[in-house]
Amino acid sequence: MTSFLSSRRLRGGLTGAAVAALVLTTAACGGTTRGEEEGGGSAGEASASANPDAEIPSGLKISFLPKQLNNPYFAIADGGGENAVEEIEGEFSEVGPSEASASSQVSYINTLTQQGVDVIVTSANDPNAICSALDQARAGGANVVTFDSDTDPACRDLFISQATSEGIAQSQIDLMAEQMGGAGQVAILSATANATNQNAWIEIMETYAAEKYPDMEIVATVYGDDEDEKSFQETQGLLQTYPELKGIISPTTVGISAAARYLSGSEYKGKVALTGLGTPNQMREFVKDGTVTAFALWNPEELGYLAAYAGAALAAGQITGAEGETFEAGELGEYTVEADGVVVLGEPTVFNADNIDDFDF
Ligand code: RAM
Repeated sequence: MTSFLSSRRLRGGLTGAAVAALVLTTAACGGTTRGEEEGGGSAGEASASANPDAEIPSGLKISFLPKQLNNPYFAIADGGGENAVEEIEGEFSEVGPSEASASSQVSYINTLTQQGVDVIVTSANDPNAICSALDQARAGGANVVTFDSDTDPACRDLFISQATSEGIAQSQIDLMAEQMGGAGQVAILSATANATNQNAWIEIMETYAAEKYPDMEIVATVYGDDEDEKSFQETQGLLQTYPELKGIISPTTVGISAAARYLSGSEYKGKVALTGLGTPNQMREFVKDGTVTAFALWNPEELGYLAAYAGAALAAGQITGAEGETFEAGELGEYTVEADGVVVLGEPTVFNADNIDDFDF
């Protein structure tokens, strides 16, 4: 894959992210505690001891397995991973399915295991479907890092979380409340029905909305499966089924851009609010034409970059995945492993007409 995002832009993204950063809670992601016996012989075993001074060996094979390949978000995230792998003189590869269904990643994991890669970095389409394949990969010596969307914590060494689930979910509800006045019907257009990340956010969104905005009613959650056409049609369906709908929240870059395209060419433009998680480059025209007021995202390039460095730190033995360990992630600086093997990238940015042109991803 071509490294189309320079490290210069990565630094630019870091500066830009400070422009409109949300203040988020620091609560860790949920998850069960990893059992000591479940490490499968990889560097992530709780009993292994870390050597923070260990050098990252050159030639590490680090493979990225996104939810799906034909998703611009993952092209950016994996590009960040490739930049990091170049910096540590490793061997980068990217493999993955064309659709984000629950078990579509299993055969790719099995192949990577046979190839003996040192690190698998993956965004899980389902919390459980890839667990036994990942267990085999770890038993064969691979280090497993999830990023973006986690698997069962017992099946990986680390999860690189884009931000806290609470922060991501609550900011989407707050943005929606601001845009539709806090009262009326709202629907959610999600990715796939199994997606660990979207499902975690939706659960928190529902609870938070019920507590903070009792007059906001979440009337439906529909699934566009992270496919553009299906997301477009689901948007159309929502507006037909709920003529009183005041807003749509789409916590997926594929969903929000398809929904924006539908709304911008319809009678609902500027009347039905739309927010969620999108890339600035996909959403720019819809902010400029008045379809969308504000939406959010973290920097996907930084997420992939951090995940690759975390995998290298595991493979080098600098860390084992235990709480409190620290490692250096190139230009992003030092990160600390939190409870349940979670490393949090930082805070998402809210994009609107005032700042969207400061971002190019
Ligand atoms: C989509 C994917 C991804 C999610 C983003 C916000 O591209 O579902 O997992 O993190 O949206």
